[in-house]
Amino acid sequence: MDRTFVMVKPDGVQRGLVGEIVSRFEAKGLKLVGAKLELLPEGRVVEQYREHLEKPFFPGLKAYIMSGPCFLMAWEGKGVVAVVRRMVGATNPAEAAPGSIRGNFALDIGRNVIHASDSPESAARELGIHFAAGELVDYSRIDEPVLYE
Ligand code: RTP
Ligand code: MG
Repeated sequence: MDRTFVMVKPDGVQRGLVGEIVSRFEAKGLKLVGAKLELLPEGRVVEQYREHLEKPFFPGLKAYIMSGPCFLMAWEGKGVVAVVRRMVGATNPAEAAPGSIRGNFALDIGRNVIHASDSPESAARELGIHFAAGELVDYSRIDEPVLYE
């Protein structure tokens, strides 16, 4: 089954949005297969955002992500990478659709509450950066037979 990497950023943790965000993915039918609260070391932030290393916003992005604990998650489900990106909304919360997480809970592109992998390849790479194999859990959930055709 497909998996993706999702992270509530420090502003989302500080604002008490972890439960709301977890609830949305659970209610959608996705399965939580890994989770932890962590202060990210610089090396993993750089790895996570390596495509942005040369961008002018990178120093501010790194300081933001390292400013407090993040809540890291692995979610599983059919087409989960694209489904979660749609639920998260556009990068700039001012343009994110109402109803999406960024659309409902954020205002500023530099404080946009949540990260989600943007492709299955990124998801595999990012899960590998942040989770050891033993931290991801294989199990059945009782609602699976009614969630899928
Ligand atoms: P993310 O990786 O955090 O899920 O966000 P994303 O895919 O929607 O956007 P991406 O282009 O990967 O940008 C990564 C994060 O960098 C910050 N950013 N700031 N000031 C700016 O112009 C700017 N552009 C991007 C945002 O926090 C964005 O989520
Ligand atoms: Mg991105």
